[in-house]
Formats: sequence, structure tokens, C-alpha cells
Amino acid sequence: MNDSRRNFLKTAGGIAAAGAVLTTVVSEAKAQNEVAGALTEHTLPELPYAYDALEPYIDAKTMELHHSKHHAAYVSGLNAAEAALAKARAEGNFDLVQLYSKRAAFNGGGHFLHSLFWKVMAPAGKGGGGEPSGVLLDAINRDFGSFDAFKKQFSAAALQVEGSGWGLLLHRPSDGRLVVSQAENQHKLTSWDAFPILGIDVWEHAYYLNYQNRRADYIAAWWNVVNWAQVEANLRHHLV
Ligand code: MN3
Repeated sequence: MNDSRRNFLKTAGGIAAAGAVLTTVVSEAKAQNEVAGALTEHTLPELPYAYDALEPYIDAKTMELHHSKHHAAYVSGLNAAEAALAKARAEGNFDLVQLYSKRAAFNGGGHFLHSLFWKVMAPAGKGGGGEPSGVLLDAINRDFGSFDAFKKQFSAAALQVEGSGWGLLLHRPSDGRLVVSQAENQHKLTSWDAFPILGIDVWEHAYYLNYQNRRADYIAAWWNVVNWAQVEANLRHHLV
């Protein structure tokens, strides 16, 4: 193994240095792009509100750490994993394809779900909380019997995620149904045929400062900041 490759592998394990690795690897990959293919440089999206906007339900410090540290780490992890795969293609060396494929799925799931999570929340009383309406409410009533029954199932699914993960509301295009699901970590348990339109992060980093081990209290409070107009827009996007 040559020095640059050894250094790359060493650095790729460290999320903090992933940006620098990406820059190097992308420029190397560009030089050989017939083999390596094109790369997206994923970026951390801005929050659509201030860090303290969801208080008292989600505190400003949790939001700041969650967005600027945790989500940022998934973005750099995804960039590093995809850059490593491009480098593997350029070199024709797929010895570590399993490692980087796993990192791409974990960090890519994290980036996607957090990007969704910020958007499906809004300050309580200013777009957040209340109940869904329109085509979303119609679909919820049709597929769960009532909004109350949906909310109970979704809350229970989120509460019972084993370890770190997500409670999710999915739209399944094959039959047009809404389905409540769980994800472990950022990416496990998916059924592949359905798309998240609403999600709650139940990793401890999402609630521990304020709620400690009381995940149920966090979930109960979280309903006050759900942005139902955005969830309906997510559903309509998939209906097109
Ligand atoms: Mn999170």
C-alpha cells in the first residue's frame, strides 16, 4: 500500500478530516473520471428556523448540537464514503467495498432523514402542532382509521425502536398506502418500496439533555412541533 493510500484510509476513519479527504479524493477522481464517475458534494442544509424556535419542546442546545455536529458528521461521512468508492473505481481495487457501502448507507440514511426531520418541524403555533388536513388527513383516516389511531401507532413505534433509530410515516407508491415503520440506526428495517414523509429522531442525542431517559415524554412533546403542511407537501410530492 502506498503512502497516499495509507494516509487516505487512516484519515477516512476520522469524520473531522473527511472534508479535506473529500477535496483530495475528488480532485484525484476528476483526473480519472472515466473510471471513477461523477460525485455529489453533499452539504449540510440550513435549518428553516432558529435553534431556539422549537422551545420549550426541543431545547436550543440540543438543536444546535444535533444539527451542527451530528447531522454535519453524517454529511461528511457520506461524502467520504462516496469519495472512497470513487477512488476504488479509479484504482480498480474493491477490497473495501463492503466497508464503504455500509458507511454510505449509514451516513446517507442519516443525512436524508435529518434533512426531512428539520423540515417536518416548525415552531408550536406557527406552523407546528395541531392536526393534519386535506389529502394527508384523508389518507391517514383511510389507512389507519383515524388520526388518533395513527398517532398512537406512530408514538408506540417510535417509543419501541430498539436502541437508536427513527419512527417513520412512509408513503408506499405501489398501492398508495401510508405505512408506519421504524428504522434502526439510520437505515435498517427499511422495506425499500416506500418513502418517508414524516419522521421522529429517537436517538438519545435528539432528546437526552432535556428528557434524559424519558423517550415517551419527548415523543409526546414532539407532536406540538410537527409541521403538518410540510408532511402533506411531502405526500403530494410522491403522489405526482
Ligand atoms: Mn439525529
